[in-house]
Amino acid sequence: MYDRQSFISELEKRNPGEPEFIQAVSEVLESVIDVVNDDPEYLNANILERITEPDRVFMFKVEWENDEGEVCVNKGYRVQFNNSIGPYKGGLRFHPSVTLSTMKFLAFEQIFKNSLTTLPMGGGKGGSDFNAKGKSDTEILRFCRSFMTELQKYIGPETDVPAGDIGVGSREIGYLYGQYKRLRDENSGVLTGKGRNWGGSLIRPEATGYGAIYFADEVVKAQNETLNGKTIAVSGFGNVAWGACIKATELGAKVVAISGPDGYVYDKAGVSTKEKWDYMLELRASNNDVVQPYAERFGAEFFPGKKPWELKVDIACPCAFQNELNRADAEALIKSGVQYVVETSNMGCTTDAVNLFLNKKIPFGPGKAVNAGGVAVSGLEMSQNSLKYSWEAEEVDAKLKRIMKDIHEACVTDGTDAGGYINYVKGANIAGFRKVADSMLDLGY
Ligand code: 2IT
Repeated sequence: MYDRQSFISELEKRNPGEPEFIQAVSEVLESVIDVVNDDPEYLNANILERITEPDRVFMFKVEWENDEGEVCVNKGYRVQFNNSIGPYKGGLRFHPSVTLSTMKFLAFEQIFKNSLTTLPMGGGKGGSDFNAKGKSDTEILRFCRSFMTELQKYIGPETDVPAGDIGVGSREIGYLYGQYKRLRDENSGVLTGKGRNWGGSLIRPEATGYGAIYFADEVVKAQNETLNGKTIAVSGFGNVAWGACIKATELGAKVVAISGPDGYVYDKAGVSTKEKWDYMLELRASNNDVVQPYAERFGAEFFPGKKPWELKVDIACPCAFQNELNRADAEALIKSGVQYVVETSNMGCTTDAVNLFLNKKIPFGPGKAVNAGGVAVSGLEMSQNSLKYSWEAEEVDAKLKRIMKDIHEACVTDGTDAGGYINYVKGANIAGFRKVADSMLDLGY
């Protein structure tokens, strides 16, 4: 039998100085411990020790030259956590906050998220502490070339397929894919999130944000409501926030806030026109990492240094960063009557914030379910690459919608408590875990 506390103490001993990784494991453990303790097969197989240990971790040096001709050094990572149900799959994050702990938490989350998509993908993650802010296009090109020169040793279309994440968009994927092709001379779709002209899938740029709102739509429907007329506070202003704003508007909701590291914008009229969405992309591409110019451009209000969780909205939708919504933010949202929380960033809420929402019986969709649409369409990009074919946007979008509906259904099946409250955290963790754990049993050790 597993004991929660002693398992986590052992885990901390084996993985010192990795708070994000411990947090991610603790949250999954909380949901699955009873399932494991009730199953002699899981217990006999030491499944929890095995599923919390990555298959392998690569850490490497990335040397590159800046525009002043100086040689710079960054850390590079690829964590291959679990490939029981398919090749390692997960994004690359370029951000100064990247450490081994963040890479391991993200790779661990990815295992269960990918399992939920119903597609055959294992869990992995990678990245670098490279800070893109203020870098020129040629600096980014040189960094990507150098990063891929090392990374290409560890990845492959049947073994490990990276994609983008924070700091890695279509431009970076292009430079990375170009270098892979230069070195390996193959067009095998080793990355996803590729450009349309060279093997990418339609709807991949939109997929994470669209998927999140499809999931939100299912969550409100389960309460006999619709998104129509609901107000939403979104954090972030990158690719995920962009897709969420578009789909929320299409479904009749109004996104009244977006944010950046510099503060948040309150746009009473709604982030609801093509001009505004295009401007978000422009702002993101400028590499300055500030959202304030949006407020100036569209006559919206800007609140420097603040988070949008102080607003009164029906739905909170964190789309930016891990632990961006803490207990005090959760208290403020609850006080002003928030009805739903749709966590779209990976581990966007602190553990105490999540527990507060669950205790108050507020429907709370966890990141690994809500944001799974991104990697799901990456999986569909892999399918299209294998077929040497490409599907119409409508076909990909319909598959994405179906997948998000199925993920919601899985959460309801495994997460509904005796009183009828749907604990999406528990549901997502149990459903994601079971498929991987059962596969591990089937495959032996
Ligand atoms: O966190 C994520 O799921 C991603 N960054 C997307 C991963 C992918 O392989 O598309």
